Amino acid sequence: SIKAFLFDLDGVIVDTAIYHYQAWKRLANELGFDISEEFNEQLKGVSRMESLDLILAHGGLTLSDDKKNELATQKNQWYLELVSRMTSDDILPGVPAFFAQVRQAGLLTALGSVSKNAPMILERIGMSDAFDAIIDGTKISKGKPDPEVFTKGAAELGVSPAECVVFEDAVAGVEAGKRGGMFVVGLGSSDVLTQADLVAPSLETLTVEQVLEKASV
Ligand code: G16
Ligand code: MG
Repeated sequence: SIKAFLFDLDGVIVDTAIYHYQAWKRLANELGFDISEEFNEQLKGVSRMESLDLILAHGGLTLSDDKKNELATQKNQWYLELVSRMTSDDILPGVPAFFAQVRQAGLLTALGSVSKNAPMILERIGMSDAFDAIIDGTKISKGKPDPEVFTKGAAELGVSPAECVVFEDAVAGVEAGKRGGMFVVGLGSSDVLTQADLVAPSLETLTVEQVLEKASV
């Protein structure tokens, strides 16, 4: 039976995906090219350095490790400027109500984010205490689509993968959950999140009961 819900951060709890995109776009523009929203789908859930590599390949650039570290730091500074203005008003619609149901149902919760900024963002939106376990970019060696971020979350909660449901908005994140042996709820479009076991537009349109019913067959 299902004992735990594991949540991605960006695009599930809070819409920081737009800020990552804006900061990467600014960086690409300074390097003399552009990135589209469609290209950005590939970056969601992917680590900072792997994202930079994808962007540089897209622009046809090959740079030294020193230069890449400099660019990644620059992007993070712009990103931090954007997220520093966030408050609890930035929590995505349906999240507080869904979390109330999760607690009511007695389920465990974990955050599964590859972002090194995740604890700071939780602090800003007042959700630091909302999770029983927090796995962030500082605790893992492999980003999504590797399942590490979710298998570590399950291990920290003391549950098996088959007892977990993952909530993800990214293609790489859905793949990570599936590779980890978990039931995955995709939040977004079913045309994009084709690997998910269940897809809904957002947490606002789901109830915990619906998820448990689908995941328990
Ligand atoms: C997030 C974002 C990615 C970002 C990554 C690393 O992952 O979706 O776009 O590149 O974290 O973030 P940072 O540069 O802050 O360490 P997730 O797993 O929360 O979707
Ligand atoms: Mg995400």
